[in-house]
Amino acid sequence: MSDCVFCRIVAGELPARVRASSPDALAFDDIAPQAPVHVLIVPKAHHRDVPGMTAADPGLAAELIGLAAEVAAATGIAEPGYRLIANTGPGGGQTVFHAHLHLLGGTRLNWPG
Ligand code: DGP
Repeated sequence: MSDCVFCRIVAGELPARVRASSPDALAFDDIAPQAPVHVLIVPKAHHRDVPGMTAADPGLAAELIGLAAEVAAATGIAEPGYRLIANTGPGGGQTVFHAHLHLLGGTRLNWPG
């Protein structure tokens, strides 16, 4: 059994509220939402982070972004808009070392922070 929490969600070994899937990606709600809509978009295959995933399989990045756009439309946040984030490495705030995008929306998001 994998000790990667997102691999275990992909495998159906841990529960998650799944929003959408595509051949090689899965979208599910973040366990600690930071916005009214907060969905994680992950590759089904294990990659440590988004740059590593993209180097290994460039098409996966496009698939994750496309699935995020589908979820944004389905959850009603495509307009006025949303944010996609790829925290990368401990210094970037990454805590789960399985590549993922955060899809955030449903409220006015300020920038920066
Ligand atoms: P990051 O800090 O960018 O690595 O984001 C990891 C996110 O994963 C964080 O927002 C919380 C979320 N998370 C951690 N464990 C679980 C879990 O078991 N289930 C779900 N749905 N989300 C999780």
